[in-house]
Amino acid sequence: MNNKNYNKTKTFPKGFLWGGAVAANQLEGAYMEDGKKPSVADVMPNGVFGGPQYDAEYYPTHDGIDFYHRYKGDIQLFAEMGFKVFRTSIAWSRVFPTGEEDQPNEKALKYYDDMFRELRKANIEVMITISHYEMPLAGVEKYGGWDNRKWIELYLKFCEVIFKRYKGIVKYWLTFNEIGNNLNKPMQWVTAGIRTDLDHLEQRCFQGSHHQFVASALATKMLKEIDPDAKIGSVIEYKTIYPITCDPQDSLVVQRLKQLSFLFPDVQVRGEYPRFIWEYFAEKGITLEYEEEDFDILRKNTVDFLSFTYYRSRIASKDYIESVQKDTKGTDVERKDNKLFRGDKKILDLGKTNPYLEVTPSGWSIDPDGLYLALEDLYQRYNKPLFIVENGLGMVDQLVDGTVQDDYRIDYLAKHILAMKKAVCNGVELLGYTTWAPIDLISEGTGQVSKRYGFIYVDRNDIGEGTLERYKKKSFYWYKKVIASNGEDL
Ligand code: BGP
Repeated sequence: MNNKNYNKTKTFPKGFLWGGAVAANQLEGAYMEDGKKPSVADVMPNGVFGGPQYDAEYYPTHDGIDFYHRYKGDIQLFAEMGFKVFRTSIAWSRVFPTGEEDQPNEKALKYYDDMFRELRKANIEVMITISHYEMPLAGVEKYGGWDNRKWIELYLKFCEVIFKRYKGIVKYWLTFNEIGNNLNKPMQWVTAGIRTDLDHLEQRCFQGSHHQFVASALATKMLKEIDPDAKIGSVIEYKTIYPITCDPQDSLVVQRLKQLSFLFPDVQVRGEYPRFIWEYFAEKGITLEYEEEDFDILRKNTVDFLSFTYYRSRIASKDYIESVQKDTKGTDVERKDNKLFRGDKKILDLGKTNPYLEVTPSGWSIDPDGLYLALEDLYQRYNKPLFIVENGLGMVDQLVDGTVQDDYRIDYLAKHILAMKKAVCNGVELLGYTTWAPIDLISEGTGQVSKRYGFIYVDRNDIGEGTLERYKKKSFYWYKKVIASNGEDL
């Protein structure tokens, strides 16, 4: 009998990586400073999200929470909580402002040198997402999005610069954030620079994903040559999916949705496209353009670990698929009768949600068991170490007497950590957990700061007012305790 994976201690392993995750475009601000040029996150073309997204006077990613100038103080706060790891991204449009320069922007690299030095001084490991919803806009205007193969070359040029510069400093690399979101309208713009108002969207999405797969595999190969001690993974968004009834037809729909979401880790972990996809492409009239060597590249350069983001689960049936639409950006979105409106136009029905689960004010289900199932399903399917690179609760917080009593956040996180513990005790290899986000920042989905996730409150409102001062919430002290006890004291 082989009891190798049996976890006798019933605790998180020694060296478990507790920390937090952010993305450059959602917190750095300074969007045109020191040579940076706009990225896709800094504009939303009309039509992509069904209309202008932000008040023209105030565009939140442009200022972020001014992390670019305040990172030293913020890193001190992360260190005070005892972080072992910090996940952020390197803004591509800082290092190669249009994507096409021959030489990288030295000022941008200086900023990352200094920021990483602060992290290392505080004994915090650096985890970098190479591309987190932030392609250089000028490049996208010239070449279109990732459906153009040109981006493989531009991406690898970026990778070579940062792999060489941060050899021995960045220990964990993630090639793309939530790579599978290319398929979710209207995420194509931020994930892959693909406009959703153009024809043949599905064809473009799969073509874009193929190029990202090849780019990711070639980046993996390059990293192994430049810094063999570093580890590399990619990020998928994972939502556990339940059939609404036990009608087999509902399970068939769920099965198809799962197959499509597993496509991404299948290619990146197993090194090949799952067979069903060729039939799916044929049914949909999708023709993938590729070069012969692509499949060999994918097979030979798989990721070291599989990381995923988890916030909620979803439900589906033969008549209904719970929406993953994110066309809810903007300060002009209002919630009435469990529906989201922009003016008189209904943009999202939050009505059909899982009746067994609590739902946040943004309509996201709260489902720690779904996280347990995710860990089990992914580990059983891939047998690779896992990393939860995002999980958290976005709420409107009230700052009273210099703090926030965010017991709801503590409750959410504690339940998810317990679910992780259950999976870990069951033998799932989990390397770490970075909550989204340790400090309030700009929400990707709403474009607002008022959907707050942090342990640290930032004095900023949705129209850009506030001192940007930082305040510790109740959850700040709680997470510190969690880390100090390696997940025992919840
Ligand atoms: C993930 C993204 C993050 C982040 C998070 C929370 O999908 O990787 O960038 O924003 O979701 O979502 P939101 O900001 O929409 O609340």
